Amino acid sequence: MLERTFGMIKPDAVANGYVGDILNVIRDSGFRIAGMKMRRVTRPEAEAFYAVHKARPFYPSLVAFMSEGPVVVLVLEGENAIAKWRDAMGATNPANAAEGTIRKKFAESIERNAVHGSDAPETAAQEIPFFFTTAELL
Ligand code: 3AN
Repeated sequence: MLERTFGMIKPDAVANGYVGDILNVIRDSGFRIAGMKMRRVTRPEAEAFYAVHKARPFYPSLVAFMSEGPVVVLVLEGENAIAKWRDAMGATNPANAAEGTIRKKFAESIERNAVHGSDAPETAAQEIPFFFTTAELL
């Protein structure tokens, strides 16, 4: 099924210069880029985006991290794009991420883990309009 997912290159990976490397993985995985912008995530946006994790001990630190510097937000299109992008990212904790995955190669830690990807169609349906207007999807 042709799907769209929301992806993000997080502040650690942008600061470490990995934008091009991650875009290469996106190309090699066969995605079509339907949307892409570099921007900052404000603290209130980070709080809202990760509201599901509000009760977790790492929430304040996660919000600070996500708003510390520029990110690249993406809408990736392809067959089974949601699962395919999660596979390309690898496990949340880079220590557990499979060889060849983005997080294995580029993540610093479980928190500073280089990329985000929607985990389900309902999440993608919320996350895409959180960052993109219809006119920005090409
Ligand atoms: P994923 O990004 O793989 O979907 P989630 O949704 O469980 O993982 O977590 C969202 C984000 O919260 C992660 N990408 C990571 O930055 C951060 N995070 C998750 N678990 C931890 C943890 N135990 N300690 C610190 N940060 C965490």
